[in-house]
Amino acid sequence: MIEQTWRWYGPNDRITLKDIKQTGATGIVTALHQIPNGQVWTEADIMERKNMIEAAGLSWSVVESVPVHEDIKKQSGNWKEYIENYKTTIANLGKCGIETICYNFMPVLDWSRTDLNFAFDDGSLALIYQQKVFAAFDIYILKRPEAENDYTEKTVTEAKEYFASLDEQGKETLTNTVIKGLPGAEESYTLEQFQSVLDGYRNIDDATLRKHLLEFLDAIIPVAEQAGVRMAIHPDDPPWGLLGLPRVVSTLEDAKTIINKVDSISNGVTLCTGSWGAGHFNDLSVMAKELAHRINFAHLRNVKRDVDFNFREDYLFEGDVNIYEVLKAIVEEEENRKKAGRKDFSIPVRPDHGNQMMDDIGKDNNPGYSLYGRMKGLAEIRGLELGIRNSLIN
Ligand code: DNO
Repeated sequence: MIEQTWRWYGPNDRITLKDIKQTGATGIVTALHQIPNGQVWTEADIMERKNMIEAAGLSWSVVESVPVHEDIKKQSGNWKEYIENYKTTIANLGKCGIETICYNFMPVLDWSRTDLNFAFDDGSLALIYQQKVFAAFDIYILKRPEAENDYTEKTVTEAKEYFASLDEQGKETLTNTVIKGLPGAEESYTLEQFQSVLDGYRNIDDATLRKHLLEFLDAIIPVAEQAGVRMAIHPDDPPWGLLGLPRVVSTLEDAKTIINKVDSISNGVTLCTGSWGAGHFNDLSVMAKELAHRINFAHLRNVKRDVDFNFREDYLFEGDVNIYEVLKAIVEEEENRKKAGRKDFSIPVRPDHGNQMMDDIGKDNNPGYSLYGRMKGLAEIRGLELGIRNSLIN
């Protein structure tokens, strides 16, 4: 069976390990968020967290994420030292028996939305991204030089109208949504700091960022292999360029370039159906099959998207991604691994974001990481897996 996991933000998460146990998840996905990017995770720190999780009758299945320092992405400053630290962290995690590490290579922002509280007709709340709203931030609030050139004329016109409709509070909320407080984005910025961080990428195009990523893989994958650790790169969210920044994990081609660079089971992907699925050009049913042999971790959620780069997160079976086809590919891949004699055949899967609903509303939720919405997602995943196994495998 797939390993049913749940993202936990650590001791400060309002959703406790006891709650998680009741959802039916058996594996925890977490990170040592208190350690600054670039620093080594010591065995003592890792073991402390691991023991806490095991005391609750759960296991620490996946690290999400060991963040990649911006200097590594830019190959600037102390990047060599940060790569050495990253290697040490991988080795330490391996020694502590934690075998799957999720990471990403997105410059500056970990993920981007334009509204964290979009109301569904049923009263639940979800995360959405609207291109015109993002453009309004980029062109009229941040005032990034030449930002208009990155959008269609239609979007620029819509963005202008949208910006004109915003009061001061609306502008502030939008700014906070884009550049502050996103979980996973380990840093937050003022507008001025933000522009200067973007400027740090002025001379780094997709080709250069890709080169840096591939060199990073050359450095870390052998260490991961040695440590018995499987790396799982997370896709760009959303899977297209934002704010003039380069992007290299947005498509099937990107993913293939990565996994083919170092041919090893330690060099895999996180199949995040929502992140890749936000791009109308990505077919997740195809991606799940083509990447199956290198899926080391999966995030299941759905999105409704359009060709104009708008999307909203949706219930698991209600968006544009065929979750059945994706999970079927994962289940079949597990069976293949079992046949091949791999002991690590079980693929950790977690419900990704869920709507805020019922008692979640008004509580302090990490955006996307409410209790009931995700519990519903996990229940649906469990049922679907059982159905797939009973009808297809046996
Ligand atoms: C957001 C998540 C990201 C993800 C990291 C992985 O909900 O999908 O924060 O965990 O990008 O490195």
